[in-house]
Amino acid sequence: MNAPLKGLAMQAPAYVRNAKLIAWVAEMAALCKPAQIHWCDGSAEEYDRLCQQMVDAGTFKKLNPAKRPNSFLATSDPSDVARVEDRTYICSATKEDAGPTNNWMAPAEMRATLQPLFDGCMQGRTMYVVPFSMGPLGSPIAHIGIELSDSPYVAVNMKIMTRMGRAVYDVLGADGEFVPCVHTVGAPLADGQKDVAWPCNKTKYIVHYPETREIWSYGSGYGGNALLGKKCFALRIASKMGRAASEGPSGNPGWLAEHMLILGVTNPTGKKYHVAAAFPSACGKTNFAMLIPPAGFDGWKVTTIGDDIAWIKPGADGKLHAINPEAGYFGVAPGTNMQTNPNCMASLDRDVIFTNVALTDDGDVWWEGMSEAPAHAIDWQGKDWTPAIARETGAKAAHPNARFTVAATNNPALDEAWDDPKGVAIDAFIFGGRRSTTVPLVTEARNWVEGVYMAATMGSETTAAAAGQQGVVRRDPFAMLPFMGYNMSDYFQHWLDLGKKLEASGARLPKIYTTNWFRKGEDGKFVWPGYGENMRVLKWMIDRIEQKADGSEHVFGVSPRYEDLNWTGLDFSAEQFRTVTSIDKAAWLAELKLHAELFQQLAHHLPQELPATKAAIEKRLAA
Ligand code: SAT
Ligand code: MN
Repeated sequence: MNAPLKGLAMQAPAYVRNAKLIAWVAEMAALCKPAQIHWCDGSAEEYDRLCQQMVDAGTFKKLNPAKRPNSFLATSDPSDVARVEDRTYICSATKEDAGPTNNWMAPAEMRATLQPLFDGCMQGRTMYVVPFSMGPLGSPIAHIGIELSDSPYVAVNMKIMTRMGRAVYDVLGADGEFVPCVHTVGAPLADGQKDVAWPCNKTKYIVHYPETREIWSYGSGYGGNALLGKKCFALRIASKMGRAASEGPSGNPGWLAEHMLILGVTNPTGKKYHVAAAFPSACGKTNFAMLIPPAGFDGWKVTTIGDDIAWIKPGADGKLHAINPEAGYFGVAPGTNMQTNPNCMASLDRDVIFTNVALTDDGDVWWEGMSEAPAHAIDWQGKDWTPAIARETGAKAAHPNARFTVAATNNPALDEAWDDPKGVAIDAFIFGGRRSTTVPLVTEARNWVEGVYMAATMGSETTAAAAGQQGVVRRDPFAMLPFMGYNMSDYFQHWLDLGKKLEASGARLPKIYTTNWFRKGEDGKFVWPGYGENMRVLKWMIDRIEQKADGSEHVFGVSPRYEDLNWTGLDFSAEQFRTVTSIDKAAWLAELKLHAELFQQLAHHLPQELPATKAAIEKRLAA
């Protein structure tokens, strides 16, 4: 073991005892040819050292410690600002296994494509070996990954976003399993070549091999493209792992890896419930997870377990137990302010890495929608920005997908069980799209199959979280469209089967809701106030679980009437309520045509329950 590579000190620290890991690092180092290898231990000293190194290199600006202690700003290359869905591949053995919603290439062909790109890709750079646990260390729901990256930005972000460091090796032991993740910015440095502040490559590949559970990422240093524990592992690879666990004769129901926030909600009697909610990227998951109940909701409390991803496994008690596999938030900055999310603003007081926001003249940060605009700032592209320039040219101070990276422990509303290895038992699921028309504020499914139908047919207007066109409605089943690691129809089947198995074991399944905070009026403005006011909808859901709230049944579920919600402290008329809840027959006939198109696209392995549910809705609509 520890065979030294030619000219490269490869020596793993003594506490790394996993032979497979050591051999793999050696193999990858031989391929990528870094100048050196750094085995991250996850210590505070290491974090500080790497941050300082990036300040010296021009990648980070240290923010004014009087305003924003221990915080940094990174600005990326303008070509590297979001996930690249068209460069993301699921390379399963067969194309059917990736399904029609994923880019696919045969594994051998992809390996042959990547080989020359990775050959020497880390020349002149350090290869960081980043050990991380997705989920509380040693939790039966958690899994381990090791990311090799030539980006110190990735190493420090992974320290915040995951349980990263030396303790991971104790859990891994000598022969534990890990998901190998290789990442390069794809910008080797020739001898003496000067580095740039944000190295990346025009060519990008975000590649998953689900059968062998490997992740290979080339050319981007940004977000989900580069922090491989997040979308790549915790959603794409983990979704596949969860379903694989259900295959075979054991009757094991398997588990779920979902694009969901997890929150705790305590009612005035002190009873606590847990809700997991799926919204597409940049549709307010962080805001909902940190919601502060408005005036009129005395005694209600919302606490955060997670803001983006949930891993959910059936427990011995027949309930679904969820953990947040992450340890930090990589949230959208623009639009975040003291009104929309005070808990988030408090989380950002210190110890933050900001990416692509603006730098103010006093060494602090600013973004659109944060507060009154400063008279002058340096925008995310390093240019002068003033409100007058913005008016003239439309220039944004912060990129619309600008982000903050901050530890969960900075959140004043953090749930006491957020790090509990057992997870929390889920009482309700919410699926919410961003739709300016058609879909009502909230609907309760009458049963599991109806809920799966709602989730499967969810549509949403696209946002800046993905590179590409914004504001077009696309079907985004379960808010998982960009994050599915296998065939979408098989995934629907997995949800249906899981429900059936749990029900057969006598468990009470979580209720399923669909929400839409984004209906617009004739003036093109949002009608529903959203943010903290979403508590009104959340309370109705909890009251429904307790069988204390009414609603009215319609063609595809149950929605509250005006009188079923608590309106204390909010001026919202019955007419406004009608605007956000009305079900327009013509719009729904058109909507169902889109569901039919989706089902046609997903015809291979589509569970028959879904077209059957659609037929039942159509029949009720016609009646
Ligand atoms: O994938 S990212 O982590 O960059 C953000 C998102 O799209 O949710
Ligand atoms: Mn997300």
